[in-house]
Amino acid sequence: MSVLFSLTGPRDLRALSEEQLSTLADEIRDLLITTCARTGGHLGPNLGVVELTMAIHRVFDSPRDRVVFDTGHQGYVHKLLTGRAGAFDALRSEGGLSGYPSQAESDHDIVENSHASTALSYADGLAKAYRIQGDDRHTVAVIGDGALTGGMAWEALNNIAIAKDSRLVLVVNDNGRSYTPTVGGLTTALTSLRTNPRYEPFLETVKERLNAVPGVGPAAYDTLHAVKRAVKDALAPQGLFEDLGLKYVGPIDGHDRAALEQALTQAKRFGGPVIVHAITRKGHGYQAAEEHEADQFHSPPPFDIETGEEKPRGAIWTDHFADHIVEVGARRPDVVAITAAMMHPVGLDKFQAAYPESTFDVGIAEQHAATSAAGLAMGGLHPVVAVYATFLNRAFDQVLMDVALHRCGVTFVLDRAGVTGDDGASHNGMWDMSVLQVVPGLRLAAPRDVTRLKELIDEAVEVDDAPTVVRFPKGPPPDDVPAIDRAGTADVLVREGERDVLIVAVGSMASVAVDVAERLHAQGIGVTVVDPRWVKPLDPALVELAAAHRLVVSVEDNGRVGGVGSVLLQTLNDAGVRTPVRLHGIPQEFLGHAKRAAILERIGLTPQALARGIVEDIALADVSADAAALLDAESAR
Ligand SMILES: Cc1ncc(C[n+]2csc(CCOP(=O)(O)OP(=O)(O)O)c2C)c(N)n1
Repeated sequence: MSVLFSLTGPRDLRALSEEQLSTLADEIRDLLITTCARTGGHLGPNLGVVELTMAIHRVFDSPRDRVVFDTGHQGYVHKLLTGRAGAFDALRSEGGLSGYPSQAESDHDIVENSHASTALSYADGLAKAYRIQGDDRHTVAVIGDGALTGGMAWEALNNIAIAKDSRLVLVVNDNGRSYTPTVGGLTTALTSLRTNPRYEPFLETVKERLNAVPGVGPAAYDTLHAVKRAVKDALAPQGLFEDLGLKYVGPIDGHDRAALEQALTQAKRFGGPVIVHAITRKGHGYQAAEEHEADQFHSPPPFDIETGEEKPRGAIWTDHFADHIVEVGARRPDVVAITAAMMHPVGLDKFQAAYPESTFDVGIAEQHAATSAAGLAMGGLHPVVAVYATFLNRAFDQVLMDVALHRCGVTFVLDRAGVTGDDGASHNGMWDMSVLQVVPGLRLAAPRDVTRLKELIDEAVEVDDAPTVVRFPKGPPPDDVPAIDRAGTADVLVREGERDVLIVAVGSMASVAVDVAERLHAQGIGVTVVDPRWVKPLDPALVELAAAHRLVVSVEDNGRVGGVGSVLLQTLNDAGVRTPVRLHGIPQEFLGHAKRAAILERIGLTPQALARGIVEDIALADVSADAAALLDAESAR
């Protein structure tokens, strides 16, 4: 039996011999590679933390000691060591293991949200809670150098620095990369440690000195600390963390498990907050990942293990945006682009290649991205901020106060809007059309196909006195859905038979609505389908159309609460239109991971389910219309 599959939990790690431990590391890497080759997933980050995670679980006693992984995408090794190796083959599949830590899966998982830069704050709170209750357990936070670029991480460090009694070990997993190399002044400070030619010899010296440390305890810590100070003084004169008053141990070779264990043990004994700086290599141990230039297999789709080649896929929305924004840049030199550490995933790499001076990677700093964009706009440029829809949540106040209140012409491009599926609850882009509804002056567009994507991006970058937003989903776009007419700024896509049902279809739901219309028409129900294109503000022409139909149905891939449908309902109500309205969208729940199509099926956003619901609703609408007519007649008598 393999070492990995013989483990019943992390405590078993302590009984393993050196040889078994190194076999275990190999087995973990094999399983990571073979599984991710099939399921896709965060392979590179996990290959980089094999030794680190083993060391943490040998030194600390999870789940009594709490281990919090920032972002959580690097938590696969932790899953394997905490009793979930047997379930790993169903990684990221419906009913199988989540791609992030998950409270429902294990007591060893405490934090499961995958928005970055939060681990230090969670850990700060946990450690304070244990201290106040006289509980001597430890809290370990593992944060990457990428996540460390997020403002929250620094807010946490500022507080942790004065929480002297917190039993906190903060492991900085420094691989020099987010997806692409991490950028910024902080990174320069961290990188100076790794790139200094004296680093390797120094590591050897550190190791020798540490190996000479007899046992553990405050004296040993002092010894270690003295060694560390010497290392740091020589290599990091700015004293990045020490200037904040935080104890620092490192840099440690993050693939030398024994050295890591020594450092972690010393940090554990200290009894207050300590930073352990581990230098790791993303993709370590798998050549194809290590050599993958764009992101070292940060999160590949299924791939061929031998060649490392990703299974071919067709063009997705991102690719079309990527090409188009380069064209926009060619005719509009004032257009600049901002990414929050996701140059390739949001498709700005081509823009960067064409206009390097006009492209900014701000790190995992969506708030800064928004307000910096406001500044760029005030300075006479037109910024395009491209982020995943879910991550814009971070910057709500900045969009509201810094961009909208100041009437800045900034275009936000939201990729992965709507249901995304595999990455679970936190990655669904189902909040943007609700939270952005409340922003005065902001205009929001949801293209239904590639032609509209280009058209709406062009229209958005023309707006120079308000924020504009263009949002589109994950995956390949549908074939173009031509308009047969216009109603104000909205496109009419279908007009069949009587004016029974008006379907207001938002973005990617437009092609679904056309399918629904065919089904309804086949049953003798008259139907009109409109795509508002700009869903905020709604064009008044929609009110007139709604008044002329017997039932209005809105369909959007956004939460039902506060989304386009609910604003339409409010608008119709304000205008005194009495046509009944049915809202279809994503239920306001945290949706578990599954394929996008499976989730859409589950929540009823498929042509079949929608058509069925509308047939029932039109019957109900008839009944209530009859009842209303009776009441009117009654009150007139
Ligand atoms: C708020 C937020 N923005 C963007 C992301 C997308 N994202 C996931 S992992 C990652 C890079 C993380 O880099 P790092 O913390 O260094 O971890 P590594 O993958 O290098 O181990 C990014 C940008 C996110 N999870 N959260």
